[in-house]
Amino acid sequence: MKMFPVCVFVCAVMILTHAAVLPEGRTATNQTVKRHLVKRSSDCPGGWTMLRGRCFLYVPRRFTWAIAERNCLSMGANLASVHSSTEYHMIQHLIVIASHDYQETWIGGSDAQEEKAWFWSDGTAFRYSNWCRGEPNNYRHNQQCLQINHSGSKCWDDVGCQVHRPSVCVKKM
Ligand SMILES: [Ca+2]
Ligand SMILES: [Ca+2]
Repeated sequence: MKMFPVCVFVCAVMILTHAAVLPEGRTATNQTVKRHLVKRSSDCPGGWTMLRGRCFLYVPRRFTWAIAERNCLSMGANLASVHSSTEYHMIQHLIVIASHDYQETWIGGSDAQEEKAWFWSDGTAFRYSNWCRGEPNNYRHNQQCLQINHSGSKCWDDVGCQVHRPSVCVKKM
């Protein structure tokens, strides 16, 4: 008989819960869908843009490659990795919207550890590339960092890491 008060309490809660939910079933479902949509569109922090499930930020302030990477890290991000021409064009679009120009801009590619061994600073595989003709040329044996929007073709170039450039950060949702 000790269970009786517990059952009364649990049953009362269940009845009350049903009473609250069932008459508004349709509305509750609609609200759930709305909440879901709102959440999806705000998965990136304010000012960041979602492209194919990752959040990107154009940073107009000019830094060396290493300081640009550290700036991204301070926001829980890395300099951007790029994995397809579609992604590259979306990033270029992001830069044009923000700066009204095709700025030469840092992304996360580097061959600083070993010449011609290119890595993305976010640890993803370096498969896609969009090098300009004749690049990467490691000019004067001193070009280890990847800038985009180079030359008339707005393609990729290796350049000295001490150059100051705007940058694009990326982070997963
Ligand atoms: Ca190099
Ligand atoms: Ca070069």
